[in-house]
Amino acid sequence: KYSREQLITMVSGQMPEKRWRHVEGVMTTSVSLAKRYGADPEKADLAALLHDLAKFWPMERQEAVMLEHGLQPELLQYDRQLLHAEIGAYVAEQEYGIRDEEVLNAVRYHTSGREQMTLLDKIVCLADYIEPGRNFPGVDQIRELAEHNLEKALICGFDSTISFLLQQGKIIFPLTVIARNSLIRELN
Ligand code: DGI
Ligand code: FE
Ligand code: FE
Ligand code: FE
Repeated sequence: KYSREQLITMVSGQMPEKRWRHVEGVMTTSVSLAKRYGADPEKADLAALLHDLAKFWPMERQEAVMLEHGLQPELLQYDRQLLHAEIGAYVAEQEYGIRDEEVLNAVRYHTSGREQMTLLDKIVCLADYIEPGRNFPGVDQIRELAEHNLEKALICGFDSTISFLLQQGKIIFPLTVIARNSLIRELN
């Protein structure tokens, strides 16, 4: 079992400095959201630390890991940006010795979302949208919503991703639409 300090060294060594600063932002934001909404801050910190560990792996390596270990083959039919989340969860479990399923799932679903997201899933996914280094149209509105309504803020985050994909004429991973639908049903 690795210490937090060891995990920080292992993760930060796999990405450029700018991406590591993003991860630090997601850690800080996840811990603060965890305190606000009653999740375990230590789990939030750990999931955030691990969430983008595979983001800068060469795509050939990401595809190879997916195929070699038979990870969620359906993902290969969608945007390659989705792979790093699945691989992050796999590597965290197999190589970093993380056994906490809540943490592993928060990593696995941080990009796509899923139906009936757990509190920890929501926190890491939302923190990924609003950490201090993020700067995209609409991010301040999501930051404001995040102060009092976790689900509304995350819906707004998914809206921005889905709008972006539509504008670019890109394919949409159905799980993201399912995640958004599920969050909207939770509001009612
Ligand atoms: O890894 P990060 O850059 O921190 O953020 P992320 O893991 O949320 O990756 C988001 C990227 O994935 C973003 O550029 C949009 C892209 N993407 C492509 N297809 C989909 C998608 N994101 C979602 N949620 N759903 C998709 O279908
Ligand atoms: Fe990511
Ligand atoms: Fe995200
Ligand atoms: Fe991220």
